[in-house]
Amino acid sequence: MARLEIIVAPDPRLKVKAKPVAKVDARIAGLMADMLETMYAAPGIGLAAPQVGEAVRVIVVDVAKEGERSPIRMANPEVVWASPERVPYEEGCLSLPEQFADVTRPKEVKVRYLDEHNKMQELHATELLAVCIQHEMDHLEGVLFVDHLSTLRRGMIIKKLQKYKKAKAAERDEQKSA
Ligand code: K1U
Ligand code: ZN
Repeated sequence: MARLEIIVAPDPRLKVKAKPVAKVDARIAGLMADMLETMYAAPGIGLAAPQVGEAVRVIVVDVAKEGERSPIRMANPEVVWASPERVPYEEGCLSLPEQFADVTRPKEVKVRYLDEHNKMQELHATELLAVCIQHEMDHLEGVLFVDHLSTLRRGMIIKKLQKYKKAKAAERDEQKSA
């Protein structure tokens, strides 16, 4: 297993529509394992393959309480039912460090996907799991949570992230020359 680098916005790799996987083979199962390791280390409750530079339709999520683990690995996830009731939730994103905003989405979703053994599964997700799966599935379409906000709010967050990336790059340059 390996820890992968998480891409920070703005970055064109986060705006690409990811391709379906033909089959969950050893390479895709390995990617799922690396993504889980990366997600736990971050720490986060979800991660999508485009966030680690892989434009394939793979996501991992784990919303278990602290000290417990309940990983879910999904390839080619599809929402087959969404509740008409929609609820707001304050979302974060590992690709948008230190940024949070309310996003309104269906309260519950039924998702069909291939698991790590290439078996078709269906999951009825509620509460935080439903929020997280929908957020991760957005990444597969090149959509970030800020794309659900007003142009003004999105612009403010992107500006902050440009500053954040500049500061991080300067830190790295300083460490290199020390
Ligand atoms: O970057 C991502 O897609 C992961 C993101 C998932 C998410 C969080 C909240 C609402 C919707 C989707 C995160 O994991 S951000 C970090 C986070 O939420 C968290 C970190 C540590 C403990 C608990 C939560
Ligand atoms: Zn995200």
